Amino acid sequence: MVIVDDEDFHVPEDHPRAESIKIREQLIEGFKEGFVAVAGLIAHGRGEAFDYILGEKTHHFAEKAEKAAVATLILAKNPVISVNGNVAALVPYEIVQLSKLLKAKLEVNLFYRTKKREEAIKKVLETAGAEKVLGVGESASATIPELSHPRRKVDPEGILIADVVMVPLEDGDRTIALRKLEKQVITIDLNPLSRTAQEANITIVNNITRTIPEMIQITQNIINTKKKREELQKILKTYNNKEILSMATKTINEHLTKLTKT
Ligand code: PTJ
Repeated sequence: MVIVDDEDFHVPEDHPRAESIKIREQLIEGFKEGFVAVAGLIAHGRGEAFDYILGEKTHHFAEKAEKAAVATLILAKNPVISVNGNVAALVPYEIVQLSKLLKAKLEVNLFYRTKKREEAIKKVLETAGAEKVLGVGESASATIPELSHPRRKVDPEGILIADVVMVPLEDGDRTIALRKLEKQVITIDLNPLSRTAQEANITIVNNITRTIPEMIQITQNIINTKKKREELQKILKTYNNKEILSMATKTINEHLTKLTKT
Protein backbone atom coordinates (compact mmCIF):
# COMPACT_ATOMS: atom_id res chain seq x y z
CA MET A 1 0.00 0.00 0.00
CA VAL A 2 1.37 3.42 -0.91
CA ILE A 3 0.77 6.09 1.68
CA VAL A 4 1.35 9.64 0.51
CA ASP A 5 4.04 11.24 2.63
CA ASP A 6 2.50 14.56 3.55
CA GLU A 7 4.96 15.59 6.30
CA ASP A 8 5.76 18.77 4.38
CA PHE A 9 2.17 19.60 3.50
CA HIS A 10 0.89 23.00 4.63
CA VAL A 11 -2.55 24.34 3.84
CA PRO A 12 -2.11 27.23 1.36
CA GLU A 13 -3.47 30.31 3.16
CA ASP A 14 -4.83 31.77 -0.08
CA HIS A 15 -6.83 28.63 -0.87
CA PRO A 16 -10.54 29.54 -1.07
CA ARG A 17 -11.35 26.55 1.18
CA ALA A 18 -8.38 26.90 3.53
CA GLU A 19 -10.54 26.76 6.70
CA SER A 20 -12.27 23.56 5.64
CA ILE A 21 -8.95 21.94 4.64
CA LYS A 22 -7.38 22.93 7.99
CA ILE A 23 -10.23 21.24 9.85
CA ARG A 24 -9.80 18.15 7.69
CA GLU A 25 -6.10 18.17 8.59
CA GLN A 26 -7.02 18.05 12.31
CA LEU A 27 -8.83 14.76 11.64
CA ILE A 28 -5.87 13.40 9.67
CA GLU A 29 -3.49 14.37 12.51
CA GLY A 30 -5.78 12.61 14.99
CA PHE A 31 -5.77 9.54 12.78
CA LYS A 32 -1.97 9.54 12.58
CA GLU A 33 -1.77 9.92 16.35
CA GLY A 34 -4.00 6.89 16.66
CA PHE A 35 -7.16 8.28 18.24
CA VAL A 36 -9.38 8.98 15.21
CA ALA A 37 -10.90 5.82 13.69
CA VAL A 38 -10.55 5.15 9.96
CA ALA A 39 -14.35 5.39 9.80
CA GLY A 40 -14.02 8.76 11.54
CA LEU A 41 -12.39 10.12 8.39
CA ILE A 42 -15.29 8.84 6.31
CA ALA A 43 -17.80 10.30 8.77
CA HIS A 44 -16.06 13.66 8.50
CA GLY A 45 -16.44 13.63 4.73
CA ARG A 46 -20.15 13.01 5.15
CA GLY A 47 -20.35 15.92 7.58
CA GLU A 48 -18.45 18.20 5.18
CA ALA A 49 -20.91 17.40 2.40
CA PHE A 50 -23.95 18.25 4.54
CA ASP A 51 -22.27 21.40 5.83
CA TYR A 52 -21.59 22.50 2.25
CA ILE A 53 -25.21 21.96 1.30
CA LEU A 54 -26.34 23.87 4.38
CA GLY A 55 -24.16 26.87 3.46
CA GLU A 56 -21.54 26.30 6.21
CA LYS A 57 -23.28 28.56 8.70
CA THR A 58 -25.37 28.33 11.85
CA HIS A 59 -29.05 28.44 10.95
CA HIS A 60 -31.87 29.61 13.18
CA PHE A 61 -33.00 26.01 13.85
CA ALA A 62 -29.49 25.12 15.08
CA GLU A 63 -29.37 28.16 17.34
CA LYS A 64 -32.72 27.15 18.84
CA ALA A 65 -31.51 23.58 19.44
CA GLU A 66 -28.25 24.84 20.98
CA LYS A 67 -30.21 26.98 23.47
CA ALA A 68 -32.45 24.03 24.35
CA ALA A 69 -29.40 21.78 24.73
CA VAL A 70 -27.67 24.19 27.11
CA ALA A 71 -30.88 24.62 29.13
CA THR A 72 -31.30 20.83 29.38
CA LEU A 73 -27.68 20.32 30.45
CA ILE A 74 -27.89 23.06 33.10
CA LEU A 75 -31.15 21.66 34.48
CA ALA A 76 -29.79 18.09 34.53
CA LYS A 77 -28.83 16.31 37.75
CA ASN A 78 -26.11 14.20 36.14
CA PRO A 79 -25.11 15.54 32.74
CA VAL A 80 -22.45 13.70 30.73
CA ILE A 81 -20.72 14.67 27.50
CA SER A 82 -19.63 11.65 25.49
CA VAL A 83 -16.37 12.07 23.57
CA ASN A 84 -15.27 10.02 20.55
CA GLY A 85 -12.28 10.29 18.23
CA ASN A 86 -13.76 12.94 15.94
CA VAL A 87 -14.85 15.15 18.84
CA ALA A 88 -11.37 14.93 20.40
CA ALA A 89 -9.77 15.90 17.09
CA LEU A 90 -12.08 18.79 16.24
CA VAL A 91 -12.89 20.58 19.51
CA PRO A 92 -10.66 19.29 22.36
CA TYR A 93 -10.24 22.60 24.23
CA GLU A 94 -13.78 23.77 23.59
CA ILE A 95 -15.41 20.54 24.81
CA VAL A 96 -13.39 20.68 28.05
CA GLN A 97 -14.31 24.35 28.58
CA LEU A 98 -18.00 23.61 27.95
CA SER A 99 -17.98 20.64 30.33
CA LYS A 100 -16.50 22.82 33.08
CA LEU A 101 -19.02 25.63 32.56
CA LEU A 102 -21.93 23.15 32.57
CA LYS A 103 -20.47 21.00 35.36
CA ALA A 104 -20.92 18.04 33.02
CA LYS A 105 -18.70 14.96 33.20
CA LEU A 106 -16.60 13.90 30.22
CA GLU A 107 -16.71 10.25 29.21
CA VAL A 108 -14.83 8.52 26.42
CA ASN A 109 -17.31 6.32 24.58
CA LEU A 110 -16.24 4.78 21.32
CA PHE A 111 -17.89 2.95 18.48
CA TYR A 112 -14.56 1.33 17.57
CA ARG A 113 -13.32 0.84 21.12
CA THR A 114 -9.69 -0.08 21.62
CA LYS A 115 -7.55 0.43 24.71
CA LYS A 116 -5.04 2.46 22.72
CA ARG A 117 -7.68 4.88 21.40
CA GLU A 118 -9.35 5.29 24.81
CA GLU A 119 -6.03 6.20 26.43
CA ALA A 120 -5.07 8.52 23.57
CA ILE A 121 -8.36 10.44 23.79
CA LYS A 122 -8.01 10.72 27.56
CA LYS A 123 -4.57 12.25 27.03
CA VAL A 124 -5.91 14.73 24.44
CA LEU A 125 -8.61 15.85 26.88
CA GLU A 126 -6.18 16.12 29.78
CA THR A 127 -3.81 18.20 27.66
CA ALA A 128 -6.82 20.43 26.92
CA GLY A 129 -7.37 20.92 30.67
CA ALA A 130 -9.73 18.11 31.70
CA GLU A 131 -9.32 17.11 35.34
CA LYS A 132 -11.26 13.88 35.15
CA VAL A 133 -12.03 11.69 32.15
CA LEU A 134 -14.44 8.79 32.61
CA GLY A 135 -14.93 5.62 30.58
CA VAL A 136 -11.30 4.61 30.13
CA GLY A 137 -9.95 1.10 30.77
CA GLU A 138 -11.27 -0.63 33.88
CA SER A 139 -13.49 2.33 34.76
CA ALA A 140 -15.83 1.45 31.86
CA SER A 141 -17.03 -1.49 33.92
CA ALA A 142 -20.80 -1.13 33.50
CA THR A 143 -22.84 -2.13 30.48
CA ILE A 144 -25.90 -0.72 28.80
CA PRO A 145 -28.35 -3.30 27.50
CA GLU A 146 -29.45 -3.52 23.86
CA LEU A 147 -25.95 -3.03 22.48
CA SER A 148 -23.40 -5.61 21.47
CA HIS A 149 -19.98 -5.72 23.10
CA PRO A 150 -17.80 -3.55 23.30
CA ARG A 151 -19.98 -0.54 22.42
CA ARG A 152 -22.07 -1.22 25.50
CA LYS A 153 -19.27 -0.42 27.97
CA VAL A 154 -19.95 2.67 30.07
CA ASP A 155 -18.66 4.19 33.27
CA PRO A 156 -20.79 3.59 36.40
CA GLU A 157 -19.95 7.16 37.48
CA GLY A 158 -20.90 8.59 34.11
CA ILE A 159 -23.30 7.51 31.37
CA LEU A 160 -24.75 4.69 33.49
CA ILE A 161 -26.23 7.13 36.04
CA ALA A 162 -26.64 10.13 33.74
CA ASP A 163 -30.05 11.69 33.17
CA VAL A 164 -28.82 13.72 30.18
CA VAL A 165 -26.15 12.55 27.72
CA MET A 166 -24.75 14.63 24.90
CA VAL A 167 -23.49 12.32 22.13
CA PRO A 168 -22.02 14.35 19.26
CA LEU A 169 -21.34 12.67 15.89
CA GLU A 170 -22.86 9.44 17.07
CA ASP A 171 -24.24 6.25 15.57
CA GLY A 172 -27.96 5.62 15.84
CA ASP A 173 -27.88 2.41 17.87
CA ARG A 174 -26.43 3.98 20.97
CA THR A 175 -28.87 6.88 20.86
CA ILE A 176 -31.79 4.46 20.72
CA ALA A 177 -30.30 2.35 23.56
CA LEU A 178 -29.84 5.44 25.74
CA ARG A 179 -33.39 6.61 25.05
CA LYS A 180 -34.69 3.16 26.04
CA LEU A 181 -32.97 3.74 29.38
CA GLU A 182 -35.03 6.93 29.65
CA LYS A 183 -32.05 9.22 29.35
CA GLN A 184 -32.41 12.47 27.49
CA VAL A 185 -30.14 12.48 24.47
CA ILE A 186 -28.67 15.56 22.82
CA THR A 187 -26.78 15.16 19.57
CA ILE A 188 -24.84 17.28 17.12
CA ASP A 189 -25.23 15.91 13.61
CA LEU A 190 -25.07 17.71 10.27
CA ASN A 191 -27.26 15.04 8.72
CA PRO A 192 -30.86 15.64 9.82
CA LEU A 193 -31.87 12.31 8.24
CA SER A 194 -29.51 10.10 10.28
CA ARG A 195 -30.99 7.71 12.83
CA THR A 196 -29.23 9.58 15.63
CA ALA A 197 -30.67 12.91 14.46
CA GLN A 198 -34.14 11.39 14.22
CA GLU A 199 -34.03 9.57 17.56
CA ALA A 200 -32.43 12.17 19.85
CA ASN A 201 -34.48 14.47 22.09
CA ILE A 202 -32.52 17.48 20.88
CA THR A 203 -30.70 17.53 17.53
CA ILE A 204 -28.30 20.31 16.69
CA VAL A 205 -27.91 20.27 12.91
CA ASN A 206 -24.69 22.22 12.74
CA ASN A 207 -20.96 21.66 12.48
CA ILE A 208 -19.48 20.73 15.85
CA THR A 209 -16.69 23.26 15.21
CA ARG A 210 -19.29 26.07 15.33
CA THR A 211 -21.66 24.42 17.81
CA ILE A 212 -19.41 24.01 20.84
CA PRO A 213 -18.09 27.63 20.81
CA GLU A 214 -21.69 28.81 20.42
CA MET A 215 -22.85 26.64 23.32
CA ILE A 216 -20.03 28.12 25.43
CA GLN A 217 -21.32 31.63 24.61
CA ILE A 218 -24.92 30.68 25.42
CA THR A 219 -23.87 29.11 28.74
CA GLN A 220 -21.76 32.12 29.69
CA ASN A 221 -24.67 34.39 28.87
CA ILE A 222 -27.05 32.35 31.07
CA ILE A 223 -24.52 32.43 33.93
CA ASN A 224 -23.82 36.18 33.58
CA THR A 225 -27.50 37.15 33.43
CA LYS A 226 -28.29 34.77 36.32
CA LYS A 227 -31.19 33.19 34.46
CA LYS A 228 -33.61 31.34 36.74
CA ARG A 229 -34.47 27.63 36.37
CA GLU A 230 -38.04 28.60 35.37
CA GLU A 231 -36.70 30.64 32.46
CA LEU A 232 -34.72 27.64 31.24
CA GLN A 233 -37.75 25.37 31.65
CA LYS A 234 -39.72 27.85 29.53
CA ILE A 235 -37.23 27.45 26.66
CA LEU A 236 -37.81 23.69 26.77
CA LYS A 237 -41.61 23.92 26.96
CA THR A 238 -41.81 25.39 23.47
CA TYR A 239 -39.04 23.25 21.99
CA ASN A 240 -40.10 20.73 19.34
CA ASN A 241 -37.34 18.54 17.85
CA LYS A 242 -39.49 17.27 14.98
CA GLU A 243 -40.00 20.89 13.91
CA ILE A 244 -36.23 21.51 14.10
CA LEU A 245 -35.50 18.47 11.91
CA SER A 246 -38.15 19.51 9.44
CA MET A 247 -36.70 23.05 9.22
CA ALA A 248 -33.23 21.61 8.61
CA THR A 249 -34.46 19.30 5.83
CA LYS A 250 -36.47 22.15 4.27
CA THR A 251 -33.37 24.35 4.29
CA ILE A 252 -31.39 21.67 2.45
CA ASN A 253 -34.22 21.37 -0.07
CA GLU A 254 -34.51 25.13 -0.58
CA HIS A 255 -30.77 25.53 -0.94
CA LEU A 256 -30.56 22.80 -3.58
CA THR A 257 -33.63 24.12 -5.41
CA LYS A 258 -32.05 27.58 -5.57
CA LEU A 259 -28.86 26.11 -7.00
CA THR A 260 -30.70 24.17 -9.70
CA LYS A 261 -32.56 27.25 -11.00
CA THR A 262 -31.15 28.45 -14.33
O1 PTJ B 1 -14.44 7.43 17.51
P1 PTJ B 1 -15.47 6.33 17.38
O2 PTJ B 1 -14.87 4.97 17.40
O3 PTJ B 1 -16.59 6.45 18.38
O4 PTJ B 1 -16.15 6.50 15.92
C1 PTJ B 1 -16.70 7.74 15.55
C2 PTJ B 1 -17.58 7.63 14.30
C3 PTJ B 1 -17.92 9.06 13.88
C4 PTJ B 1 -16.79 6.95 13.20
C5 PTJ B 1 -18.84 6.79 14.61
O5 PTJ B 1 -19.53 7.33 15.70
C6 PTJ B 1 -19.73 6.67 13.41
O6 PTJ B 1 -19.63 5.73 12.64
O7 PTJ B 1 -20.63 7.64 13.28
P2 PTJ B 1 -21.56 7.80 11.98
O8 PTJ B 1 -22.65 6.79 12.00
O9 PTJ B 1 -20.68 7.92 10.78
O10 PTJ B 1 -22.24 9.20 12.26
C7 PTJ B 1 -21.53 10.40 12.35
C8 PTJ B 1 -22.48 11.56 11.96
O11 PTJ B 1 -21.82 12.77 12.25
C9 PTJ B 1 -22.84 11.59 10.46
O12 PTJ B 1 -24.24 11.75 10.33
C10 PTJ B 1 -22.10 12.83 9.93
O13 PTJ B 1 -22.84 13.49 8.93
C11 PTJ B 1 -22.01 13.68 11.17
N1 PTJ B 1 -20.84 14.57 11.18
C12 PTJ B 1 -19.60 14.32 10.69
N2 PTJ B 1 -18.79 15.37 10.92
C13 PTJ B 1 -19.52 16.30 11.58
C14 PTJ B 1 -20.83 15.79 11.76
N3 PTJ B 1 -21.79 16.47 12.41
C15 PTJ B 1 -21.44 17.69 12.92
N4 PTJ B 1 -20.21 18.24 12.78
C16 PTJ B 1 -19.22 17.58 12.12
N5 PTJ B 1 -18.02 18.12 11.99
